[in-house]
Amino acid sequence: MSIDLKGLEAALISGDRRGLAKALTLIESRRPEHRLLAGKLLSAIYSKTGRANRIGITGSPGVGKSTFIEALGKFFLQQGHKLAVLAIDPSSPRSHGSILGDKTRMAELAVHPDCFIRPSPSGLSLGGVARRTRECVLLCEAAGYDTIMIETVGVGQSETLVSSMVDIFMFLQLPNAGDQLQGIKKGILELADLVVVTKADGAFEQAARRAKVDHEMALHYMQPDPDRLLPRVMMCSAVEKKGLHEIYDTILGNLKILSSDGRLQKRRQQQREQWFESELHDQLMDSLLRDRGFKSKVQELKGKVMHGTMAPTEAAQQAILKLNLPD
Ligand SMILES: Nc1nc2c(ncn2[C@@H]2O[C@H](COP(=O)(O)OP(=O)(O)OP(=O)(O)O)[C@@H](O)[C@H]2O)c(=O)[nH]1
Ligand SMILES: [Mg+2]
Repeated sequence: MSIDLKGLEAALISGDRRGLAKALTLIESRRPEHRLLAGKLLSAIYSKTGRANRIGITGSPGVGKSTFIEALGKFFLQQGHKLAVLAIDPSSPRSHGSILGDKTRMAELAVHPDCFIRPSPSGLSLGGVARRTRECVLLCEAAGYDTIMIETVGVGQSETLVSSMVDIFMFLQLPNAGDQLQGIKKGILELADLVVVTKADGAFEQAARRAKVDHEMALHYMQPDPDRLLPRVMMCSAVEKKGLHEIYDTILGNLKILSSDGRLQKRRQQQREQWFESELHDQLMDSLLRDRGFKSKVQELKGKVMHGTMAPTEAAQQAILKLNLPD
């Protein structure tokens, strides 16, 4: 791919969808020369970023994330917002099917002129996907999207990662939470700014009310975090379009409060610090491993560690000695 960086920047900022798609492809490329160009592009557009509301949405498979994003997303569009939907899909064996499936499930969003949907690139490790997702957020903001929704399946570490890049983190739960509450990772509940009980319609409505109370109780026993608002539990039916208006108002209302008292700015500052630290770590490792001598030493040491003949601590020390760093 030959790249005219100035042209790409101009297309991106003018809001051209093809420009944005091209910029995202550049960002997702792993070739070192593309990473350099991606870095330049990000610096060029950096002053035009940061103005969107960043919303994270997570929940176990089948909880109704895609249907919810389609319904809430349409509500945002009706209020005149420009919406970008990004996905982090850590479950690689499923990633092809599920995200492609999502694009068809979010059929109405996908064709809306003010909405842009981007599945996560497959074949990257979770950390890699997250690195790119943060950059994708910046590109979407520079392209004029004022609302960014990041979706992830609640497995493994992905929800922690998503919460580290958004302003408001929503945790979707099924109406039959009663016994499920025992099983959910307490850690996720601690990250949530908003718990949404999905499918609150028809035969599930009663159960949804109970689940709401159960979650309120569980949250009540948690230590409040002074840097955030108290988490709220809401009910929603994406199918019957119930609860969307309240959720919309709560999201925007919360962000308004957090932004007027400085807590939003503080959260983002901490996120930038964290991103820089993990970026520094990853880039250091990437560049060290481009050195053949170091790479083969690391492979050799890894073999010893795996066979149990050397302790991981010593192996890491040996690898670093190979770098001949000053003391
Ligand atoms: N009754 C009812 N069913 C719903 C609602 N939202 C989603 N569903 C159904 O729940 C199932 C799962 O919905 P999805 O939106 O695909 O769930 P998901 O969380 O995106 O699932 P994965 O992508 O597989 O993790 C589908 O059969 C939906 O039709 C709702 O508001 N009410
Ligand atoms: Mg889905």
